[in-house]
Amino acid sequence: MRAGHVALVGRPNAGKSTLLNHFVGQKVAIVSDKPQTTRHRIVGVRTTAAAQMVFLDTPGIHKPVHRMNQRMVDAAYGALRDADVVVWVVDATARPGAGDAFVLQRLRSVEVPLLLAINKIDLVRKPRLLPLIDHFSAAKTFHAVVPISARTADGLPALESEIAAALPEGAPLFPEEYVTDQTERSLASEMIREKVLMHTRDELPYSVAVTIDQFEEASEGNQTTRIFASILVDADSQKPIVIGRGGEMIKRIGMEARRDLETMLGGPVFLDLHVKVREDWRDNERLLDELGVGSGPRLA
Ligand SMILES: Nc1nc2c(ncn2[C@@H]2O[C@H](COP(=O)(O)OP(=O)(O)O)[C@@H](O)[C@H]2O)c(=O)[nH]1
Ligand SMILES: [Mg+2]
Repeated sequence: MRAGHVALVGRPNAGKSTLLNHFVGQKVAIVSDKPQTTRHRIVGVRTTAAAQMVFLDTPGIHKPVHRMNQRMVDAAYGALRDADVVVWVVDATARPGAGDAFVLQRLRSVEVPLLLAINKIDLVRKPRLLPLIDHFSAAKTFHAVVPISARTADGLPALESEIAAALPEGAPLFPEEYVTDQTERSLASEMIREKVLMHTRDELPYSVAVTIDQFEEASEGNQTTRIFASILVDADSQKPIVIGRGGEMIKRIGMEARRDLETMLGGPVFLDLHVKVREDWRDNERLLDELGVGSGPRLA
């Protein structure tokens, strides 16, 4: 048996979280087309007969602006330190540029096996892949280079066997049925944030956070899980955008989030959403702690 930590790193929007969800077989990380969707490290575990892969999904590596971003980038670097194998996920539809050079810089010191996953091949024609592979291979020696599509699952079995083969021999770190370190509470807040990201544009996705104020689990007498949550924005002007005309937007966010939450929890959900203005929450260390932005506890 082989077992160990596999860090998924790369630029924002490369498809790391989509890949993680595929590997663990359920949604443990939210996905959006807005960069910087993932704000903290997420553990997702895949156990097969041959190996246990403890994936570390990370925020994209980028130049930090707010304290929030510094914490996000630190979380990615922390995962690099904890990993037995590193998978660098790049977007095949994006021209390699300064962002990749920046990531590469951080990967120079990686001493464990480094794999390159060229993602989103469902969107590019085959002849475009070769120059990409050449470009990256010229800059660094990879344990393996695997073209994949995290969306269609094309190439994922090949990537999985490369990862498994690169892991150290050892006993599983988690019980076989263990899937994620994310609590229902944190999954709930992320699912709500995903719907906000889905329906808003421009600066708003970056300046939104979701707190769970109260989470009442279902019981024998009452099958409904009751969740009270707040959507934080960092300026007065953003509040009406989230609420929408006549409350139309917040209603839609609530309905879609509730549907996902019911699937996750396997029962009816009552969801109460409030929009609050918290100026500068992205630079408020205490709030960032509360929101769990950043690296979280180091792994043993
Ligand atoms: N077409 C296509 N889209 C993808 C693929 N992987 C991810 N995406 C999309 O790319 C965007 C960013 O994905 P996400 O997993 O959140 O990226 P992350 O920031 O690296 O975690 C989302 O809109 C995904 O649906 C892929 O293989 N093919
Ligand atoms: Mg992500």
